[in-house]
Amino acid sequence: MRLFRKKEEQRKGFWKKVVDLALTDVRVVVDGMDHESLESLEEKLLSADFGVGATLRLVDHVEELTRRGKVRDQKGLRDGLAEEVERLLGATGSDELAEAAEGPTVYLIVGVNGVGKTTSIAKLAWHLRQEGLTVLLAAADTFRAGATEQLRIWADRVGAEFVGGQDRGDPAAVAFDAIDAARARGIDVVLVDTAGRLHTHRNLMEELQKVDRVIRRKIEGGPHETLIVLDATVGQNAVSQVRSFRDAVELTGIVLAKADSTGRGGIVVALAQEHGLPVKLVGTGEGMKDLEAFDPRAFVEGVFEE
Ligand SMILES: Nc1nc2c(ncn2[C@@H]2O[C@H](COP(=O)(O)OP(=O)(O)O)[C@@H](O)[C@H]2O)c(=O)[nH]1
Ligand SMILES: [Mg+2]
Repeated sequence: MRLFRKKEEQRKGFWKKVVDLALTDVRVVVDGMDHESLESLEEKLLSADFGVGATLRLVDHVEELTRRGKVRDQKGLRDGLAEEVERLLGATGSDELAEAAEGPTVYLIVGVNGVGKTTSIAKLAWHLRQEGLTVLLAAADTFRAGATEQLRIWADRVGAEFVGGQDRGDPAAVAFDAIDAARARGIDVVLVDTAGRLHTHRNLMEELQKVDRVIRRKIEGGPHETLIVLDATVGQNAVSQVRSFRDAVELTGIVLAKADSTGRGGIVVALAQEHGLPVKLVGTGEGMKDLEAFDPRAFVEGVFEE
């Protein structure tokens, strides 16, 4: 499923602003990068949240290019970095959202507390509605007081159907009822909101696995996407959040929320290096419309083009 067709996708200006790399500060001597400038590049990449793994890989790449006489100026440096980042992002797979062959398409949305799960669901629902699809929001966050109500309000606002349960009720039962309701009403897409949890919450992680199992049993190929929502402002923490959720459920992609609130978008590259999972959607604000498809090309151009 390809959303946002009518919208201009991920302007490169956005990433230019977000990954504040200031590569111009990295001195490139006439005959290539010297030791000092490589170190300075390393620092810049780390401070823009590229993470240790991707940073070492990029610096190695630049060093190698330099040895082969291919980095002679700023442009050579930028092109060299762009090429390797594009390779890294390209290896993560498609940013398209999967669709069910038949019956409702079901997406399970996971992540720790406060990262932007519920808001991202509302935005996604709004965009799906814009495409003329019918949507049902399932409030399987029965853990946090008020979470069900928050999602119900969003459902009304975006024109989606809603299924909720009792506070402290069984979230798997909500998912079960939601799929039944979606089938009965001929709904196109079901978005399942879940409680924020940490890997230290063993019960909640087991509960999440139960929600996942119920969806698997009830619908062929479901959940068609299991998206982890990450807060772009938490830096390398996001990388470890993916790690802990991966142990519990089969993640298919990332929603990077709050990308507008950080100047350090290198996290996109860190995630690709460490997990090879595609960023599928990017949150760019608190409003309903503030969600975009992630476009690796625009990212690379925004970050590395002068
Ligand atoms: N600036 C900005 N704020 C966001 C974005 N997504 C979510 N938020 C805010 O983050 C806070 C937590 O969001 P919520 O959806 O309730 O998180 P949840 O606990 O994971 O469900 C709210 O104040 C949202 O408005 C985003 O893309 N940009
Ligand atoms: Mg929530």
